[in-house]
Amino acid sequence: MTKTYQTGHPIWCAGCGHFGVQSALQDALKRSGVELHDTLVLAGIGCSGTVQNNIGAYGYHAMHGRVLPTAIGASLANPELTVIATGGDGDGYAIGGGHLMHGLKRNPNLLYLVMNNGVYGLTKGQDSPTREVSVSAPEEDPLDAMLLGLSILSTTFLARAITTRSEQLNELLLMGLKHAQEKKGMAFVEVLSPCVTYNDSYPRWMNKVYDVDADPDYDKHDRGRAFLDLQRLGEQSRIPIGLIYHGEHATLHTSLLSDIAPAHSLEEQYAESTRTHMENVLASYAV
Ligand SMILES: Cc1ncc(C[n+]2csc(CCOP(=O)(O)OP(=O)(O)O)c2C)c(N)n1
Ligand code: SF4
Repeated sequence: MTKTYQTGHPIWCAGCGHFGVQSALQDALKRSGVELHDTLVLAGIGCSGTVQNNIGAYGYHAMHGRVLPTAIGASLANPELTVIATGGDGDGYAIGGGHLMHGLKRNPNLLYLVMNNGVYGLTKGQDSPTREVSVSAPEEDPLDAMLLGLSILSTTFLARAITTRSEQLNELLLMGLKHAQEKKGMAFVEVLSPCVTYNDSYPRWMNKVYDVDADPDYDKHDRGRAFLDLQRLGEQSRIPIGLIYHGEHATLHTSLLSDIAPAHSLEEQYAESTRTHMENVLASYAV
């Protein structure tokens, strides 16, 4: 299928940051050595979400805000699949915000890649939770999803990149992909990916980013210090990029699938438990 399937073409405005994210994802997939037929790219609804049409792996366009639970389900059903969930900041942090918290908390083996442009691009530029100068609510501060990730103690890989620094973006995506493939948990990578049509943040963001990878005093293994550093940088109107946090924690897969006996294949186990469950549900309706 992956040999005959014709991939789609980007539908983005000229200059949209999502082009850079797509090419970095393709680069990371190639360098990781994973076959496209062993890869599933899921996406939420938004300009960002159309990226899954263009990769040539298995794809799934989830309901708006529902990409993470769908991706987690796919990864649990087939733990050997390389699962990549993608989407915009509107999709992931607004309507999908609850799923983000639970995804980070459960630490499933997948890569979650969010394209942050501060707006809902597809629906013509309404404010998203990360909009810095909100048109509708100027008194509100933007959400920092890396600080949110640091505050959830089971997170294992948090990173932020910007499309204008492609080398770092490519490296962080490759590291995130490997983290998921090596079954170390959820790699959450946010990419600053400007929407040139409704919120051209290129000039602002290029001046504001602060690369923690280049700071010898920054400790990506120290959650508490990282939190304080990010808070301080935020107060100075800087946007931290780089590998924000790297740690270890039990994954959803180890806690949920470890008691499944290897005597049967996963398919058999699931088929059996699903059949029993369905029989019980049907029996409960019997009069
Ligand atoms: C349940 C539901 N609510 C609202 C919408 C309308 N809608 C489509 S895309 C979108 C936001 C897209 O913004 P974002 O996720 O940031 O992606 P971008 O387009 O900026 O890449 C919204 C609100 C929808 N499709 N489904
Ligand atoms: S509207 Fe914005 S996010 Fe959507 S394709 Fe155009 S530049 Fe990109």
